[in-house]
Amino acid sequence: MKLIGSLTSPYVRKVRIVFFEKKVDVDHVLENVWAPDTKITQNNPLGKVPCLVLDDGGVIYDSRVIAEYADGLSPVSKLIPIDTRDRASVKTWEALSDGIMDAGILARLELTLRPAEQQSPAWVDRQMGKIETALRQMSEQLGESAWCHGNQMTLADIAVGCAVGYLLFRYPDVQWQKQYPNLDRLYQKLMLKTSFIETAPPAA
Ligand code: GSF
Repeated sequence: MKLIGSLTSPYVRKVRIVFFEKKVDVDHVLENVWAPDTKITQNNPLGKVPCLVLDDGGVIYDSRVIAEYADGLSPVSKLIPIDTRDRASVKTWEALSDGIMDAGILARLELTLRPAEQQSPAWVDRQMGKIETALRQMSEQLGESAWCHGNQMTLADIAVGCAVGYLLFRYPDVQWQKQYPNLDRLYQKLMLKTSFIETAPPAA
């Protein structure tokens, strides 16, 4: 099984952490999807990573599908609950976290890939506004709890950790740690885990 990805993508990081926590081995194959000679569409017609290529030749994307697949591969550390309501809560935390990544990446693409005269500050503000409201929601929902859902780490915590970690990596000016100490407490706890340490993005 090989996971096509990059070291900077927060979605790739999320699924690498899931594989790590599940103790399932997967080969990580680096791919720069922005390079003109990228071969990513041979596996994912959408041209995106993460993309998981199975030993039988089957292909699985996107990160939410890969995370769910990985969680089912071993009984070790269940990361997505079985109960429908609990499952939906954890997946909603994941959607909220992915939404922060989506908004951050859209704003960054606007600012890095488009010529300055074509950039839309209103579009960037719209995306940054989503990040602000999502962080507020995360902090309110987490409250004083040790974990996002239930009394152990789930995919919800992994996704949140990757989203705020991405902000530290790409948007160090977003002051979420001061504004939301409870999110920072969760992040610091996650950052003690080998899975988070080993998947930290390279220095920006
Ligand atoms: C998003 C993947 C994605 O946008 C998922 O897997 O959860 N909903 C998908 N990946 C980016 C890499 S990154 O910026 O994290 C990607 O591959 N972008 C290439 C493109 O052409 O959009």
